[in-house]
Amino acid sequence: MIDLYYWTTPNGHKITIFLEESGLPYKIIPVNIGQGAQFEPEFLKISPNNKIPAIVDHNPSGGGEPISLFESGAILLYLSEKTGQFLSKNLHNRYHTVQWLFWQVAGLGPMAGQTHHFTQYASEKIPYAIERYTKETSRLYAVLDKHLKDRDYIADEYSIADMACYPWIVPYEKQQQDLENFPNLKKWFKLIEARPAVRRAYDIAREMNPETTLSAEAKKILFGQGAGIVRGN
Ligand SMILES: N[C@@H](CCC(=O)N[C@@H](CS)C(=O)NCC(=O)O)C(=O)O
Repeated sequence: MIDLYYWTTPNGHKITIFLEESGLPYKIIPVNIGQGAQFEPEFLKISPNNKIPAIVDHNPSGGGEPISLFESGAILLYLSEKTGQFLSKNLHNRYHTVQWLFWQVAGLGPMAGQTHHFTQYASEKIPYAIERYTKETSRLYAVLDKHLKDRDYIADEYSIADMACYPWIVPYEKQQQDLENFPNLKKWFKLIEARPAVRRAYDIAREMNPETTLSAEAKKILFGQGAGIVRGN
């Protein structure tokens, strides 16, 4: 059994998508990051960066002690190695997937996240920040759109790269993007959206947390964290 420490955000959806696709047994442990549950000492032992997602696998392959992991990219790699699914055994195809996985965790996620922050949440509207992140997000959309010309999936087959990217395209309107400007990306988006496991992952999220906006209390908890929150002073 896998314990999934989860909240209803793009980085969380990546892992529910994988688990729903693979059929691995798992249990969700909700970590309501809008209420500060990410700072609970028990969670910090698993995820010292105070962020979801994280997992504990109580039955690692080959036996031994339970293994705990944070960072969505590391978790996707681990789960694909465990199940032998969604990451090719062929060297070229495998690294084709891995490079796009890293592209998402290091580029699309952080940049689209900043766009979201400065357009939706920042208490002050800062035109320079809005323009910088919106443009960079549109550049990244164009990179993926170009890559998806003449191919159905990001790698040769449906893989953890698609699972990582899809949840970050779902909020495209909040990221100030229009999918009509990215036709290959739009086609891919519809293909992934139609997958029953992807639909189940989003149903789970809606059931757990129907809220689509952040309360003032949640914004206070999530934004403006500094070293003090880590050091407890
Ligand atoms: N690089 C991390 C990012 C994880 C992340 O940003 N998680 C957010 C939700 S999407 C979170 O838990 N935020 C809580 C906080 O910052 O206190 C990953 O890919 O797992």
